Amino acid sequence: MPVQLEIVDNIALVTIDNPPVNALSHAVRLGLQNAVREATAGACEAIVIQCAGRTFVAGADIKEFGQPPKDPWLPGLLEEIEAAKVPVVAALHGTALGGGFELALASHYRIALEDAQVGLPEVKLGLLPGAGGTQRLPRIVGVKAALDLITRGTPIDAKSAQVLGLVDEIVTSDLHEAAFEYAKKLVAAGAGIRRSSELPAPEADSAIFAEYRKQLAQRARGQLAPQKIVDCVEAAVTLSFADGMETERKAFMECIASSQSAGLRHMFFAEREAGKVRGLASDTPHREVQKVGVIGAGTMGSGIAMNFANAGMAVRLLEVNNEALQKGLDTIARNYAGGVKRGKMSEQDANTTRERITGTTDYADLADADLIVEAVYENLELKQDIFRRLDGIAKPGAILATNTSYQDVNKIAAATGRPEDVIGLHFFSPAHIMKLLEVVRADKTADDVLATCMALARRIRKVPVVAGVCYGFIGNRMLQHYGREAQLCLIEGATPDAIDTAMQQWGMAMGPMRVFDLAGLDVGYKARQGLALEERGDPKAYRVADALVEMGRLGQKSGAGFYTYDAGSRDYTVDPLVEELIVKEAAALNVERREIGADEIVDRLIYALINEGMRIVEEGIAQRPSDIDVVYVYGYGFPAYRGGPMHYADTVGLKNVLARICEFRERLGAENWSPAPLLEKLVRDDLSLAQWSAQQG
Ligand code: T1G
Repeated sequence: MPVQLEIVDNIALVTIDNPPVNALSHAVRLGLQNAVREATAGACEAIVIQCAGRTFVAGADIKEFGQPPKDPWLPGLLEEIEAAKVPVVAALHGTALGGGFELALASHYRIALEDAQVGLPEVKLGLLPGAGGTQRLPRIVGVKAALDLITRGTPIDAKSAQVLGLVDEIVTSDLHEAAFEYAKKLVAAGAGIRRSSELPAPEADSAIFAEYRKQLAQRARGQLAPQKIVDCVEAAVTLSFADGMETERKAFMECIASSQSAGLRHMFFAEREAGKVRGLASDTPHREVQKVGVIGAGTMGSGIAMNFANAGMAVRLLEVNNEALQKGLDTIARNYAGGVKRGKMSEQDANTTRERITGTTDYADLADADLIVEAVYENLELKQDIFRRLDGIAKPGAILATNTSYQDVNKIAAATGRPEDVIGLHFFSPAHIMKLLEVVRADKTADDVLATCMALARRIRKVPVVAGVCYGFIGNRMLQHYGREAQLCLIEGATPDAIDTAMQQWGMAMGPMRVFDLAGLDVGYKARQGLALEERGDPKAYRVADALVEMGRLGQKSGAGFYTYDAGSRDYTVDPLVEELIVKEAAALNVERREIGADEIVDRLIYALINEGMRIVEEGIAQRPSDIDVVYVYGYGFPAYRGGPMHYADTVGLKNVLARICEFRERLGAENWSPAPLLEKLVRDDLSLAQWSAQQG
């Protein structure tokens, strides 16, 4: 039974025990209702609601969403608990979140362990607190604090909660014992029932809601739930509690039925699923990693070094000479100073963390490293030389990782006598900020090396996704097709700004032309110079970018690329000269330009991602479609509320995706638009990607 009732000295102890996070499943709600009814039917003088395990209730059971709701519904259950005639005390530890914190708010008093956290993170699932949180919270903390807490969804610690009046008592240990004593003290003091729903409606100038809606239109562009949260908090001010609850219920039902919530809930589980590696025993031993070597102190190497230092590990940063090394160490110092300036960490923490990174130009200093990450520029021969050298220096059992973006990790591993110790750890720039880590499993990578790196990813607060070896692994391989379509739309008739605006309004964090400028147009240019003409592919897909490079317009770093940039700023300006250049290059390639609408731009770029993603799944480069969604949301600014490219394909319907790709094939040619066989198969079998993926086990 997930809920137990015990009466001790006339205090009813209601204990929820539903691992792993005491989610409010139907069985828990039923058990809670029965326990509270039994307690209040008897002679108990107070009720304590507490949880076993590592945390107080962390929310409604997300796994139940989408199923027909079963009584007791949470809002009604919480109203019943709040209506109890004896004091109800909630004992909070771990993370009391969502419906769990709403349960605490419906209780009359709250006692917490000092390291407990409380919050209403529903907005991160495209939802809003649907069990009275939008009505009770503003009554306790006021409108502004409630809007901040609910629209951001970020938990706060017990001390901050106490300052806001959300927690009454804080203890350092023995929470259940303390809650029992606290309940007895309340009874002895004749403390009354304290119902937040009976507090007066909070007051607020209506202007705050308009201001918030305007802010959210920027901060949460295109998202439904944040706007609905403002409506509900406004209802807490303007309506009775009962009417406010009705407003909340309607808004909640709208959110939970939205594709945005489906996308965000998909991402919640996809991120956790990505950490599970098929065929890898869960008890695979991990190698000890305390000392890390990083080779290359450029932008990537410096960021990578910071990740490990931030996680408390000693880092040796190696460069070929002191000048390059010092440049890297200066970058790291600047990054930490920036973190202090933004209030992310204290000056002392920044210094302590930074001092974990020591520089060297001597490979011998890497001999005791448990993990060595190579992060030099993209040249296979250079990487192979480095690994050959490491083979003679690194201690037995050291993990040898390459940060390559697309080189063949098998060829790098083959340069050593220990290919089983070699793996790809592909960080994304800026490496100390981007959450995604592609963990590239080469043919001979040992299971314990893979298991160690998956756990290490979480230790350095990254989201790991396993990728097989191919050119560009998962993300960059798909990005090539996305970039190709962007460039073709450009030469065929669209402007850089039209393309970026279409993609940003659709939800991408940054349009492709701005991304190209940020990454540097010279990167692709140099790669192409190394290829024979016939190897470079369709010139329509790169001539404009190359012409810009030949004019010295390398992107942001040179102050101009597809756009012009004020020195040291990311603000961009449309440059008519670029449009003239595009027209000239189109004429030189005999391309007749035409009007290309936003819908075509979005479908060509996104369906190009989907089609290549299908091939990546088919080839086993990605373990499952949802892994690709994690790559794109965490590594490429794909809107989480659309659930990633593969979930989006299911949202649109694979039949519709295939039909649109076939239309592009007719109009734009089979070379770029041959449907992936898996896509055709799933449409034939009338299966969604999610259904097919579930069948794969
Ligand atoms: N429902 C179902 N399963 C959940 C869950 C939940 N709410 N939260 C976590 N899990 C599973 C998770 O899938 C994983 O499963 C395991 O628990 C450990 O999670 C009415 C409508 C609590 C901070 O949004 O933020 O209440 O992979 O790996 O890193 O207004 O889980 O092991 O099979 O994340 O220690 C609101 C979501 C819900 C909180 C713990 N609540 N959870 O983090 O472990 S909506 C949330 C978290 C709601 C009400 C509304 C985190 C955590 P598996 P984990 P963790």
